[in-house]
Amino acid sequence: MHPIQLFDPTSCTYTYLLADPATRQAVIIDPVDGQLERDLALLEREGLTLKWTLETHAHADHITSAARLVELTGAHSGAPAACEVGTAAVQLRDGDTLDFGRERLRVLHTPGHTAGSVCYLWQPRQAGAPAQLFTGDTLLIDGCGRTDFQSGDAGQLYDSITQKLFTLADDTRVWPGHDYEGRTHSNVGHERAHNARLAGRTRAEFVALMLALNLPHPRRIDEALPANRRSGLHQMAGAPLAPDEHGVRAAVGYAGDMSPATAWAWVQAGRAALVDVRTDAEREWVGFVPGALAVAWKQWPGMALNPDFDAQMRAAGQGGRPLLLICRSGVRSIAAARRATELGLTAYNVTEGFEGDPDQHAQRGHLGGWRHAGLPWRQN
Ligand SMILES: N[C@@H](CCC(=O)N[C@@H](CS)C(=O)NCC(=O)O)C(=O)O
Ligand SMILES: [Fe+2]
Repeated sequence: MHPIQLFDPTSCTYTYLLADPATRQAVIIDPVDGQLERDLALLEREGLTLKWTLETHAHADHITSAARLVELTGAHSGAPAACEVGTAAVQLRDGDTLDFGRERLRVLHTPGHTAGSVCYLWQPRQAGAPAQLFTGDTLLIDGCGRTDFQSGDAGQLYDSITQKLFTLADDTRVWPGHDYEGRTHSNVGHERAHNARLAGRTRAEFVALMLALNLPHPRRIDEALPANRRSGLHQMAGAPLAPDEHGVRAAVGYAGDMSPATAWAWVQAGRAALVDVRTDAEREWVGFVPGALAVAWKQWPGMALNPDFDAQMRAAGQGGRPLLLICRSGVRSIAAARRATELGLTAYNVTEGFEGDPDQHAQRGHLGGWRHAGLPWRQN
């Protein structure tokens, strides 16, 4: 009953995948954006349905893939209530529990590294299995998270670690959010006795030590914090790049991004085919785009799979016809456009999709998406 530990070498971040063997429901903790494909492939290979994507705090050193995991797997996102991640579906508080299959995680609010930081405690159902503690940057192996930015507070960190974590059983396994020296895990008994920053130190001594650390700021903090407060939707944050004379904005991995209005103009002019990559159920529930080809994105575990995605896309893009991909909010269509590009097709992403990204609406003060842009659509 072990979590799967995954490593991002760029930021030295550990991501954890926990699964209930009986139901194959799973939880991911602190996923990293650059590792999205790896994590999706792992879910698929293990036959897991992602139930939750959870954050231990709003990270300063890397960007989460939570929003994309939600879009691609149907998982729910959870973030600590005090971390100001407005896009998370569930705002987590001390003592909250999260179920995945027959297993359960408990949220421990452990302020200090940031005011909102939490740890997740998993007591597996399997008889005799030790508790598993996912400490984020609260407690690291032979160390702890820094407290010099982002509402950090060394005194609070001392209290969180000594009163909430070091009171757990000695054999509670400690799974940190980072390790910069290649160590993988520890346990509570060992850290209580030997942790270089905490063992044998009073609160005042610990606070003095933390104040004197003088670490350089994480390189990506200015980019990472705002992105993580939106579950990683950084590509859409701020002012988008200006479109070229055809209404196309440059993108990485596919032909480009365009607004719903531009997509409609291209379709009217016979320049391209519109491909709706949502599922039938989503279309029936929310609405159809007349004339769009329906090719559901080959979604990942937990949602309808379309094993014919590649073949259907090839047929749609026959003869080099450009394809304009639309989904619900403009995230899944990016993954689909990347795949279509790999197949040798010319694929564009329709930004904000059929319904739009609610956070974009708030930023720009108007409703986005096909449905709100005055373009033709019908109920069914
Ligand atoms: N060098 C890293 C920054 C590493 C860092 O500051 N890590 C934070 C966690 S987000 C920390 O608390 N480190 C504890 C320590 O170095 O003692 C970067 O530029 O991203
Ligand atoms: Fe951190």
